[in-house]
Amino acid sequence: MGIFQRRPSGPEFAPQPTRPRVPPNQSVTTSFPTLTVEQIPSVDMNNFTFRFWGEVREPTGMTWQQLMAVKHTTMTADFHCVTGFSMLGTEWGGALVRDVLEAAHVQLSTSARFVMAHCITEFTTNLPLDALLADDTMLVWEWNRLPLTNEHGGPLRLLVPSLYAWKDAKWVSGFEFLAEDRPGYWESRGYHMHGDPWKEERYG
Ligand SMILES: Nc1nc2c(c(=O)[nH]1)N[C@H]1C(S)=C(S)[C@@H](COP(=O)(O)O)O[C@H]1N2
Ligand SMILES: [Mo]
Repeated sequence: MGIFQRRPSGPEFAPQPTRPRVPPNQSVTTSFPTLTVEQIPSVDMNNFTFRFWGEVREPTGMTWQQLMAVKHTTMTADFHCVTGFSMLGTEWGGALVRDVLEAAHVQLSTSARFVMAHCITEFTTNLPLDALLADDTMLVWEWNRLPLTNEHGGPLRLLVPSLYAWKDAKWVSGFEFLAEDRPGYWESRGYHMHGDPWKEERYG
């Protein structure tokens, strides 16, 4: 067979519509900058409770030990900051948010449509419930197989690869389920309520 072998034709070889890996107007960096508006908090894991409240049957919580017992998941994901840099192919470890909700026996009210992620600090960010329950949305405590450092949100941060990285609340401490969307820290300062990098939903 020669090297000029013809490409087979047929539907399975038709070019697939793909989107570029890097969203519009982002440039790729290999460093991991930190973007933090507040003082980096110190977190005592022995007194840590991750809380669930708002549009739920009953507010509940999970200790750090209970959280560590949730099925472990690792995922390679890209990270897109609204200020224009993207970091590709980082490996995160933690648990899928939906596995956490199941383990905590959180029963969402039928009115729950959005969620506000709260932090140990004053930072907050809102997202649609669908995004929180997506296949790739995690609570993470490992970055490239090492414990997530304090400056990057350790011990625990939210990771929502489908949205701009300001939705990845660092030092995250709970989810408040909402019937109506409400702006979080950056969203009330002009950032978009949703924040899809593929649609360039940067500012509202
Ligand atoms: N608590 C908290 N979480 C936060 C932020 C913040 O200032 N405080 N900044 C957000 C923004 S704008 C980005 S781009 C990412 C940056 O994460 P990094 O500092 O680990 O790179 O965290 C997000 N989560
Ligand atoms: Mo950001």
